Amino acid sequence: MDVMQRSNLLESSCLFPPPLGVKLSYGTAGFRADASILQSTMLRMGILAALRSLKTHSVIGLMITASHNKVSDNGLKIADPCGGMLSQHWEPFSDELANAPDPQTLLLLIVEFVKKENIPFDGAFTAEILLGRDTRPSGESLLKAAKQGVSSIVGAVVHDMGILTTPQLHWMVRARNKGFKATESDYFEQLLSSFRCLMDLIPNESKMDEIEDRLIVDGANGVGGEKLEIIKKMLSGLVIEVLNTGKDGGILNEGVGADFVQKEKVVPHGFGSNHAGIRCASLDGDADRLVYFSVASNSSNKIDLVDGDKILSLFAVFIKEQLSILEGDMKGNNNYKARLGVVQTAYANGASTDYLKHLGLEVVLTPTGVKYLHARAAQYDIGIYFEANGHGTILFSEHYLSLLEAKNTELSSISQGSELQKAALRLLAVSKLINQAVGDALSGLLLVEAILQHMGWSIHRWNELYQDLPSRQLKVKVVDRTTVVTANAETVVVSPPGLQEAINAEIAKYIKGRSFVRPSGTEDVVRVYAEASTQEEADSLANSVAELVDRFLGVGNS
Ligand code: G16
Repeated sequence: MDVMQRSNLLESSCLFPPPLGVKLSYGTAGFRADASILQSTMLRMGILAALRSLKTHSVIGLMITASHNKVSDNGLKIADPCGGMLSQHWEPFSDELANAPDPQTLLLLIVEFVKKENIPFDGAFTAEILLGRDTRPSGESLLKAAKQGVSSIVGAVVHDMGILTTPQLHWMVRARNKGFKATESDYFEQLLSSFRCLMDLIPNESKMDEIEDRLIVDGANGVGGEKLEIIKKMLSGLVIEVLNTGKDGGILNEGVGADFVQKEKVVPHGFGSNHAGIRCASLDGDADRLVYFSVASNSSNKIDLVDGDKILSLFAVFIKEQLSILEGDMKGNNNYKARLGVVQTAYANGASTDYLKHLGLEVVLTPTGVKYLHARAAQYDIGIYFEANGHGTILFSEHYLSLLEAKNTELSSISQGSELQKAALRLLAVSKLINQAVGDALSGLLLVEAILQHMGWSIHRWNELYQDLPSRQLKVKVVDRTTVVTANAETVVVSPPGLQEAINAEIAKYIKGRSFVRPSGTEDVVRVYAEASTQEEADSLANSVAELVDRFLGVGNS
């Protein structure tokens, strides 16, 4: 690293000093905090992204968003060359950079890391970063800091892609690194053409209820609603109405959005008894999460929630159906059996895990965070991962996709239009529709819609796949959430000592009781999850466990 490069870095970092007395941490999906303290983090992650680009000889993405958090927060997610989250191997470096107290320390850290990682500064490759942001008002100024950070690496190029959903940016990074076109219209085109393909392959006998031709979507007053407004105009075979688009003065994620709907299990703002019986969906603030719901027909504000676990189950049933058509016919040398696996977290409703196992599927648990689920799902030919909060996707291995392509080519000449070929074509279309980089509410929504039409299922029929065990989630404010340390995919607390034993004693009081606690990686709280055989018992178990957390760690205001 030459003198000019070093002085560039020093100059830039002097422009954005870090906030005093704050420890910033990479967290579950990148940095997240009150937007007012994030300028220095944006600059420093701009530098990190450019270094990552040099190291990997690939395009890297920086998305300025705080997703489901309140509108005054902001944050960023970093997209690695494959479009997934930043390699976990670089997370400690990102923490060190974000917390370096002054420009000299920052420079020293960078110089040491460049040496350790052998990052080339020989000018042979130009660092290239795609920048996106959600609709938060703070996004624009944070974007400037991020741009400054990227530009402090000599020669680095930054492309401002404008306001996007998080999954759009991840998709673009992946597409660019695979040598494909990667504009927003390319993204829309891929979604729409693969959706059309699935719709064209719907069996004639499938028929939806009359009432089901309409889908109403809660856009969380964020970017997802905006983008869906564009997509819906290009769709045929599906009527979408978007509420909470943010244009009518509604506030991002306030009483709206997938996080609110899934956690509170009540109707989002703008929805009411006039929507009873209609299929509804909710996106989160950056449109990487999707849940469905239907409004109860009585005038209460209750909903029937169809969460990420049920979306996963719907996808699993459909994929399994296509595989059994294909594999039922594959004989001799062609008899390749796809390795299909399902990945969930401890938040998965116990009834969903039982259902999936009952389908004969391999189910594994990882800690919360798509970075863990994605990595695990990538180990299968087809890996379906979903968090109960609606964040998930379906991954297809390159190996399996090439087998499918070959099968399709073979069938085109010997049995064009056969059920067998249709099954292969459906799986190929799913692999193009569903985002291969990260969970994507827009592509997930189109896939759900295509599958419901394929099955001829209403939302109520879908919801009946299994009956959720009653559950409750709570947040507890504590002095220092990092003192909670967990193990076994976050199902066991190992510190502070005695907390797990106390939780176990509470669980033992309930039939089908299950509960766990974990520190959030996106909000300054400890999360509590409980399920039991009735809603009253799930609430009571969650409350007792929240009190325990408060007693062991709290500030007395759970
Ligand atoms: C992010 C992650 C998700 C995670 C969620 C909540 O979602 O991408 O994997 O489930 O945070 O994490 P925590 O419980 O640690 O706060 P999003 O949609 O907010 O980016």
